Amino acid sequence: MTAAAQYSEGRPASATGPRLPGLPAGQRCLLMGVVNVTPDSFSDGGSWLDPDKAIAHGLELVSQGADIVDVGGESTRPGAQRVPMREELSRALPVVSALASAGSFVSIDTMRAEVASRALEAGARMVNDVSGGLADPDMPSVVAAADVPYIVVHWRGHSADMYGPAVYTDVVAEVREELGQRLDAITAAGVSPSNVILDPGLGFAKLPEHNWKLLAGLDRIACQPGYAEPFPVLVAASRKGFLGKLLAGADGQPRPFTRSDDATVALTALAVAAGAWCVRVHAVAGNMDAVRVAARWRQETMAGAR
Ligand code: PMM
Repeated sequence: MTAAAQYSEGRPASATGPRLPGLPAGQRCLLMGVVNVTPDSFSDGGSWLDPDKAIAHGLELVSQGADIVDVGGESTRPGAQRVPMREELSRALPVVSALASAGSFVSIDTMRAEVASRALEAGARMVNDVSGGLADPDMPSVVAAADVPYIVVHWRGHSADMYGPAVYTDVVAEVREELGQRLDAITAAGVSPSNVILDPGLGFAKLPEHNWKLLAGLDRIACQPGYAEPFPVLVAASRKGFLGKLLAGADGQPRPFTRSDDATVALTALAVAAGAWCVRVHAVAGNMDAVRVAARWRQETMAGAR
């Protein structure tokens, strides 16, 4: 059986992927809650810029069931400009440190090796790099030295020009191939493949039609030539613009992100059913319910297939 067939025939995606101490990896899809410590993120910009509010929010996400808290200090919304590194550090580090000290499993959402390194020192246990190592050539060696899980996102350039590079003939094949090139580069820098989680980068140089094709092609993304096992895949669709566009009103106006959490919950259930290893979401409670319902259904489907 090919790796792709194993994945799409209901093999638990979490059977692969890094072992995360204290987390139920292997039993169900994991859930990552988002804390954007930024003034300008797409859906929650400004809400958690105050460190005390960000920490309280992270703890609330954990109390609602988040397995991982993803802390970021730089917005990647379409059109966003880079923030200076010292600003990113001063936003993210106190929050990482407090949440890690409270026992939460913290992921640092950054494209900068220095920020990743300092966040790991402060207690983060995973690196989430939306550039897949392209924005900062030092990132793979930092991740390799720390021997931590590394989320490698498909990316074609900074957010200032998000949609210029969104040109594909076969988006699933091209994203898969470009992620494969990143895999070659980061493993050459010493990152263990067993620490890699792949992410199709929904919205990053993707138009809505690209995002939908990628969601329907997660099994192909997971399976990389030269690797016997499928890679774990993270799906980060929460509140993204393509959901708002799908749910546009009769007047053609996209549904605002403030009313797209139900759509995110629906997408979470489908992502779990498709074998996602982790979903990254802003509103944890409803998505955790979706994870548990879909995981129970998937368990029965797999038992029936045996
Ligand atoms: N998207 C955003 C931020 N971080 N991380 C991963 N792994 N994948 C993503 O698609 C991703 C990410 C931007 O979304 P937000 O500003 O709503 O958090």
